[in-house]
Amino acid sequence: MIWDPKQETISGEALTTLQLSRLQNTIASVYETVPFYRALFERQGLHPSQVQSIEDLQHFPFTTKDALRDNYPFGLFARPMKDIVRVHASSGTTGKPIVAGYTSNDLAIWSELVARITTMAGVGAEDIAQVCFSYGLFTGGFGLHYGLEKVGATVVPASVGNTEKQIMLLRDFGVTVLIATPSYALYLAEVAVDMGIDPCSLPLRVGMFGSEPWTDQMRLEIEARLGLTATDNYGLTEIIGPGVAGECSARAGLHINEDHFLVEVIDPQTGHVVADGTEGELVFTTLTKEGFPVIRYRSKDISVLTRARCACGRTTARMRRVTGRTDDMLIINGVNVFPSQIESVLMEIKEVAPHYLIVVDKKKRYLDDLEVRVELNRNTFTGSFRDLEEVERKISSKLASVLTVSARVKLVEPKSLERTMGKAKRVIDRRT
Ligand code: DLL
Repeated sequence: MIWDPKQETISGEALTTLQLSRLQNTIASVYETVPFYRALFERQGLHPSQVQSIEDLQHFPFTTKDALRDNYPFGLFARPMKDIVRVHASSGTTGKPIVAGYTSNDLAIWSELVARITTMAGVGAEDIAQVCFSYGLFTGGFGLHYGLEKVGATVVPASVGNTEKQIMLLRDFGVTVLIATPSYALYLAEVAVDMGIDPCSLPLRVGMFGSEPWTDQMRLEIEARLGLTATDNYGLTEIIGPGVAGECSARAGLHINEDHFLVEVIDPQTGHVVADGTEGELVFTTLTKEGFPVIRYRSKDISVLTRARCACGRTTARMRRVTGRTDDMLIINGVNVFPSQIESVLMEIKEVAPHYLIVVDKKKRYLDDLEVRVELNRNTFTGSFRDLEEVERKISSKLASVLTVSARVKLVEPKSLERTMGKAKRVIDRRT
């Protein structure tokens, strides 16, 4: 089923016309109402009247996280505070958060967009959905909540924490849909086992996971442990929160709600727009946001776009799942290493569990030292101390061939690495 067939199966030509008129309105609106954008455009000799085609957007400057932080908290809002009915903020751990403001119209659109991705995931009025995202400044809880209500699902706003109780609710309420980060889904499975409950015996049918990178291998692991179909959905506070893009039943990329968000992919080094099919950084421009419109926001998320026809009938562009960010790339002795590459290797080793931590440090003052700590899987590892060394060696050599740098592997006790309720922390870089 498609939530909004008119918009989600729109023809390319109609979409371009709609996007252009919305883009012209947005650029004109920020020019008039947000001093930051007016100054930015004027510095480059740009005027809203110069937007005559979608491609003209490429002449406009990017907006970065720093610009958003510099205007903390409400400096980039395009509407007076009396029109802003809600704020959310990013979960950044350092510095000031990014604050997003929504008018009531923005909230109505937001729940529509989340209703779309919910329907894409195959979730509807028959479902009971437990939202294990925090309800607060984070966009995950409230964002998913209202979209799920919109499709008529029964929402269990469990929020985060108290994992044993979460499992009791999943079982007693007959919850069919789990909404969480992929890492929290795995943790739920682990705690269920500790409670003597087989997670696959729960009535869970679909998982709608997002908010952090996860690999295809991790998806298989979650599906096997929880006995559900795991779908991915993507979004960011700066643009709206969840509801930017989601997977349909084909699970061949995430459909972007392009009538509300204009997406470009750029080469992160040069800033030039690259063609569909080429990997790069996602850049978003909001097309209908009233409270907090954003022009050419550099997300730092790495993906690839395709406009090939999807089996589900939707015509919107799809983005490959985000497995990394330009700023999570580690440079180890000059070689680029992405945490997702390490995850992919670990997920293929049956003796270890899907819980790992990457620790980077300096050795002998100059050399970078990469250590991968990963938990042993007691169900599949029954060997001796010597066998442990053998497993470590096996993982090290696989990592070396994939990463082309050497990594020390340290097998650690099951459940000894810290679990998080929200986004998992996978990297500690002690060099900085
Ligand atoms: O994480 C919004 C969200 C909530 C999306 C719930 C999906 C579900 P932020 O806290 O602002 O917003 O973090 C945004 O998280 O730029 C990506 O780096 C990452 N991210 C979000 N979804 C995915 C995903 C929410 N499905 C940042 N896959 C983004 C990979 C994701 N990374």
